[in-house]
Amino acid sequence: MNGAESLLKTAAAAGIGICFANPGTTELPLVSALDQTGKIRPVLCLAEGVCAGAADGYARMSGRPALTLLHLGPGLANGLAYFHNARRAATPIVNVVGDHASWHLAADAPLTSDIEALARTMSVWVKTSTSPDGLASDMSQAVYQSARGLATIIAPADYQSQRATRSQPPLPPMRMNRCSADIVEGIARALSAAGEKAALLLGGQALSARGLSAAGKIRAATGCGLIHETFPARIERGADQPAVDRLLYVPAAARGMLREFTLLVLAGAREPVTFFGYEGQPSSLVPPQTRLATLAPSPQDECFDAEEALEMLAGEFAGGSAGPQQAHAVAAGCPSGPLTPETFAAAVAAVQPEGAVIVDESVTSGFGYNQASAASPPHTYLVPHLGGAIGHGFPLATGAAVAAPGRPVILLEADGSGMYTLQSLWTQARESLNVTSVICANRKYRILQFELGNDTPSRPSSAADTLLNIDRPDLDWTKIAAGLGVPAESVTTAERLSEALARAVSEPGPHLIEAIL
Ligand SMILES: Cc1ncc(C[n+]2csc(CCOP(=O)(O)OP(=O)(O)O)c2C)c(N)n1
Repeated sequence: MNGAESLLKTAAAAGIGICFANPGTTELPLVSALDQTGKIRPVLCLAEGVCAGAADGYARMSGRPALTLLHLGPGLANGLAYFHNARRAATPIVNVVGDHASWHLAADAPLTSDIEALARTMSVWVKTSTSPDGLASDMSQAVYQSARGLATIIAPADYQSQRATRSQPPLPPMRMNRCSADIVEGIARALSAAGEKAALLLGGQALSARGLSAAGKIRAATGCGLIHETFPARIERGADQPAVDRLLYVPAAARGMLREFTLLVLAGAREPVTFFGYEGQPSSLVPPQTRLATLAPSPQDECFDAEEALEMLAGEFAGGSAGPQQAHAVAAGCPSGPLTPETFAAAVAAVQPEGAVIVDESVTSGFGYNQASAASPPHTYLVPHLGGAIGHGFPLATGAAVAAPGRPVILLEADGSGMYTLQSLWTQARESLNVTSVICANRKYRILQFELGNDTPSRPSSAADTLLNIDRPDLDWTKIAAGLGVPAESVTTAERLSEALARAVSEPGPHLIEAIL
């Protein structure tokens, strides 16, 4: 057994079953070792951003870390934008980056760089292995550390090839911190006193079916509001889940929502702040008169059992009179007419089947989707760009489909964002993944036009016209998809979108629908 085999055996023993890879010369011993160990499925991604985003999607759906295998500093650098989003989602990922043979580093050969420095920007834990046996012990430590986010092992090529004596058994899982009974009792009293003037702000694991069920009980007992983070990593939604309002993205609108409350209880969420700094406005979205209380911190800050904390809080009200659950809006039927952001959202919400996994990187075209789909059949909803790095949608949907092969994955993808990681379509075709990508082709960077305060057509040839429109030439999504092995069609009306989406999700394998808005 060599170092590469001992690393992979250790990973497999710890429950890792998949590796999203883009290897080079320094990772070839690991490539061969994948065959020797035979327990980890290799998936080729044609760009490292796809590896990073797919690993994120896989772990969000399976709850288990995936491996990424990347080529030295440049390969890692290509993946960092989506590791950044994964870090904001606190997703468990074990990232293996090959490096030159340890004795070759002094030569400063062309591919040499400070891989540790690059890795540290997005990782909760980084280690350069120092011996063949070190690869296995570093892997067991990396799996353990990945409970907090991205754990990176830098694997020198010589140690991968040299003889190793052993693989390592898995370490016990990281212990989660737990909420104290005193804090729960204090928050329960404050919620009872504030009634409808209180709200829970939910994020992380608080948005699981278990967390939401407890939150629903707390609302029924106290009348408090339920709000979730603007960009949830994963939330269970639809007709059988408690209705939870989304904290709106636009600062004035978010402040308007929170102004109603004198008490905001954080459960798996941080104090909300504006996405950008606006001169003369505070960073916090919480009005000065609103008191904050933390039931469970965000997973970005602590490995904490938010589900248990919510259940403990719900238990404080057990036996009290449970008021009526807040009703969902009634599901609307299929819309008709030209595609607009409104008819687009309504068409998707009307057609999406029970059990769908919705990956939403629709940016401005999907602003209405959340409300339109509140009463759709039960579904899982993932926002890719928790850290604001766009282009994560295609890879996230790819990884989600690998993790949940029996569920239809529907990706709502804005055209500008989609152009960053098109290579994902090829992986979807090669792996026959059930992903339907609906492209919101508005041929603009529309959100940036909003931010510029200028949603009307800009002066021809101005910098705003040049940099915030993505026409001239128009992207031809059907040809792009066909070239990457994915069948595609283009639609301009809500009726055609509904038909095309219904057909695509009922057929196996990937599809793409260009929705021209
Ligand atoms: C990695 C990365 N690069 C650039 C940006 C800046 N940016 C934010 S939104 C945006 C354009 C989004 O356009 P599109 O995806 O077409 O959605 P639309 O606004 O048209 O709905 C850009 C370029 C970013 N957020 N992340």
